[in-house]
Amino acid sequence: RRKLVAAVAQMGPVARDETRASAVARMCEMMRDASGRGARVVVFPELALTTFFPRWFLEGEALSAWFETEMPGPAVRPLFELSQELGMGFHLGYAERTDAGRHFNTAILVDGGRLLGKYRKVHLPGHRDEESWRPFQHLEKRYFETGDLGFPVFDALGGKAGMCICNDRRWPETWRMLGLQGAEFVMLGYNTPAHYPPAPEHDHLQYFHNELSIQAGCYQNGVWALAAAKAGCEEGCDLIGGSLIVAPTGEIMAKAGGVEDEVITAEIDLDRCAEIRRNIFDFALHREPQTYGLLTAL
Ligand code: CDT
Repeated sequence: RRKLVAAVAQMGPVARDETRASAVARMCEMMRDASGRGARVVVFPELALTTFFPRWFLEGEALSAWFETEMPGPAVRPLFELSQELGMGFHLGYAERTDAGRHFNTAILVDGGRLLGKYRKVHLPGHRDEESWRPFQHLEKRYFETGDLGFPVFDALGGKAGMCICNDRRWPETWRMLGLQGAEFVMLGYNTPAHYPPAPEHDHLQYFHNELSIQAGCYQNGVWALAAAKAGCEEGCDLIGGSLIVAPTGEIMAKAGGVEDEVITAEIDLDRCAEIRRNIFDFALHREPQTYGLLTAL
C-alpha cells in the first residue's frame, strides 16, 4: 500500500518585527523534528514567513516589504537546502509579487529542495477598503489578486497532491475541483482570527467551522487533508490553532493542542481514498453534472 508519515507544523505567532530568517529557523527546527519522527512531508501555514499583514491598512514600501520577489530568496533558502538534505517535502504559504508586479497569496510544494508545484489563493476573504469600525482589518481583497492557476493537482510523494489556502477550505467547490482531478491529499495553511467582526456571534464556532469544513471536504471527496494553523496572539489579534490531519473518511487522525509551534504527525495511506471513491462517492457512477449548471453560472 502507498503509506507515508505526514506532518503538519503549526506555528505560533510571528511578530511584526520578526525577520524572515527567524521564522525560517523555526520552520527548519520543526522540519527536523518531523523528519526525526519519520515524516516524508511537512505542511507550514499560510503567509508563514511573516506576520498576517492584511490586518493593517498599508501603502507603498510599508506594504511591498511583506512580499517575496523571488522564491527562494536568501532568507528562505535554508528551508530548501534542509528539504534536500533530509529528503523531505514541504508546503509553504507566502505573499508573492511577480516580475510583472502582480500580487498573490501563494503556496508552493517543494520536495528534495525542488519546486514541484504552485497554487494561488482563489477565495480571498475580507474587504477592499479600510473599515475603521473594525478592531483589525482583513484587507486580502485589496492586497491580492484572485489566483490565476485554478486548482492544480501534482504528482508528488507517490500520489496526487492538491493545495488550497485558508478561506478556500470553507468552499465545497475547492475540494470538488481537487477531488475531480483525483487529488489524494490536500495541503493547506490558515490564519483564522478567533474574532470575526461582521458576525461576532459566530466567534465561539471558529474551531468548529474549521473542522466542519475540512472534515466535510475530505469525506465528500475521499481525500486526506493536512491543515496547518498560524496560531496564538499575533500583534494583539488572536488566531485559532487546531491544526489537523484528516482521513478520507472525515475522521481526525491528529490535532494540535495549543497555539504555539507544534508538530503533529499521522501515517497516511493514500490507498484509503478508494474506500470513499469506489463506494458512496463513486463520481463516475453517481454524480449528475447535467443538473449542476447553476454552479458555474456567473
Ligand atoms: N486568511 C484567511 O483566509 N482567513 C479567513 C478569515 C475569515 S474571513 C475575514 C478564514 O476563512 O479563515
